[in-house]
Amino acid sequence: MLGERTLVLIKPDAVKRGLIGVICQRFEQVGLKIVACKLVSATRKQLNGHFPASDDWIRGMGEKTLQTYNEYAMDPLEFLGTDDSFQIGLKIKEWNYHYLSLGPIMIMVLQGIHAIDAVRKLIGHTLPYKAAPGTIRGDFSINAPDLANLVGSACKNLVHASDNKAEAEWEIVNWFEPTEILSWERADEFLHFVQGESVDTKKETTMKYAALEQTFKALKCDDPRNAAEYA
Ligand code: DAT
Ligand code: MG
Repeated sequence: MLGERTLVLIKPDAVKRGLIGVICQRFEQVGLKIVACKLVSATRKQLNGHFPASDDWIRGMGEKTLQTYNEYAMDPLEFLGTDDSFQIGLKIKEWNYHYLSLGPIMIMVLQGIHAIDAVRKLIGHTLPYKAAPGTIRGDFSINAPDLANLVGSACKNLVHASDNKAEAEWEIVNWFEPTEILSWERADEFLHFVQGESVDTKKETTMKYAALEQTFKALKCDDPRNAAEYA
């Protein structure tokens, strides 16, 4: 249960605004664990792997954009030169490639209970002006797609996070080698998630020892000095 993993990408606007620290804090403070992290300049190949190539995804993106145009009584033909959802989806995809290439991005894998849903909740609505206060997008941005589209840009929204299990799986493989993902335990993990008011002390003791054993194993792998200390 504690092993669910999700991919988070801190986008160039957030990196350039110096928001890496406050964004990571939001994840760490709820108990999510960073198990992989790196600052990269995204390559075309990595971006090709990140954005789905399926026609359905592209058309869905176009349909969402058409909804926005409808909402603001904007004429897609005037701003985008087409009202075809597939063609619009392709355009948004290309804008996203450009957006993620504006500077360094910080990519990380977060692990924890319901990591995928928990992170989506913490980042908030896709469009920052609609994102609730208290969420990352809602607290640090007010961007909206009508203006973004007008200037020929994706709606800048600071962070990306996997939306579901399948997306998390392919995104993690796209950005990280298996050896870049580390297995380690936070010091508060047992207290936070396992220890309870349990009447079933046998079960709790078993879990406690399993957790301790894992910690010792990890320490032994990390640092040979600890191996002697804890042997
Ligand atoms: P999310 O990032 O919340 O999963 P998404 O997958 O639907 O949202 O869209 C991918 C990105 O595309 C999103 O982070 C910002 C951009 N985007 C979405 N809708 C847009 C629109 N109508 N105009 C411009 N950019 C948009
Ligand atoms: Mg998405």
